[in-house]
Amino acid sequence: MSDGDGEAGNSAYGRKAFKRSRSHFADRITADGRDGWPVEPGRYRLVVSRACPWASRALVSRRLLGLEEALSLAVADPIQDDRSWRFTLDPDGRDPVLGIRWLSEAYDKRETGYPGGVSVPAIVDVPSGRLVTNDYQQITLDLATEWRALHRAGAPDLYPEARRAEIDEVMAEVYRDVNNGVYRAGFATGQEEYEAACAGVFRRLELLAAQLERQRYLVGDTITEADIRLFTTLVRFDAVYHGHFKCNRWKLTEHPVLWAYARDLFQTPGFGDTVDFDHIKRHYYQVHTGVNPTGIVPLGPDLAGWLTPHHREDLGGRPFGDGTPPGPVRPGEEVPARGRP
Ligand SMILES: N[C@@H](CCC(=O)N[C@@H](CS)C(=O)NCC(=O)O)C(=O)O
Repeated sequence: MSDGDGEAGNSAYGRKAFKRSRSHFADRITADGRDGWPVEPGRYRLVVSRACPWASRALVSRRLLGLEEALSLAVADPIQDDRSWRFTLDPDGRDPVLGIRWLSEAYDKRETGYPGGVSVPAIVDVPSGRLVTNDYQQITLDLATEWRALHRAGAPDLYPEARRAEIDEVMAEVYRDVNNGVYRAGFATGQEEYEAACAGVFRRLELLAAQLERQRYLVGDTITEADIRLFTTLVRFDAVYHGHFKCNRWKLTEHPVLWAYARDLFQTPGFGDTVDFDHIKRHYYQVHTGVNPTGIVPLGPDLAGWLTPHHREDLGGRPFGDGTPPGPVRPGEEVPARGRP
């Protein structure tokens, strides 16, 4: 799955050229439990930051598939400290289920003295408190396929077998040029490196737009994993990638096709209701001090446009295929008003 660039540890924010390395903990939670981690309702806890695009994929998948009951959720503070992701949004600064203050405690339980970065998304085994996986490329694919027995009635097939080759191909291009491309532009420390990454972002987005002008979703006529992965970058585009990461050839709101596509998904239950623009902006602008030394968080952009009509229904498509949209957000998991349009 990975093309060789994977993990964004703290070093990613330093002076060296930006390089992702692979996720370290790549055990899989599967229906047959072959890695020792069988799918079981209530056994695992998904730890995310709503700021993080990689973790946000899992937030969307979990909602679309109706896994909220089976896989509980911990939301970390968008601002890490020197011990990384922490649960300061919870009473007493402790995750109420795992009883820990920092996600690193679950990493330590899994591997003493683990030298790598602590990253989200992470799935933790609740009974033992041990980290199971931080493999963000695999987590959502497994939610879509291995967790099927626990999906809600009417859950969509986000990774349909017949279209996997096509979905994989689109996701690889989107990952390289867009999902990770914005990071390569934003953390570039040389002009040429920045220009190549930034040009790559917009080249790929234009290619995708040419396709999305004619069809409602990236692959077939229903929402798939490929749409989730493009959405999590697009939804951050004007808020952080355009300014902070200097991907500023145009704003998403200036691109009729992609802006309508992103709004369509945002307004689909399970997408926009997971997005916290306050967490997104504070994380990027305050944590990446190499890029933004003052830590000042901009007031804009105006978010009201996210809720305006998109008219993408005119292209046809069946968002959930033979399934249905998910119900309302679980009580206690709503995004606070300050993070919403
Ligand atoms: N590094 C992760 C990918 C996800 C990722 O990069 N997450 C970021 C947040 S967007 C993270 O947690 N970085 C570690 C840090 O900022 O301390 C992995 O390889 O599994």
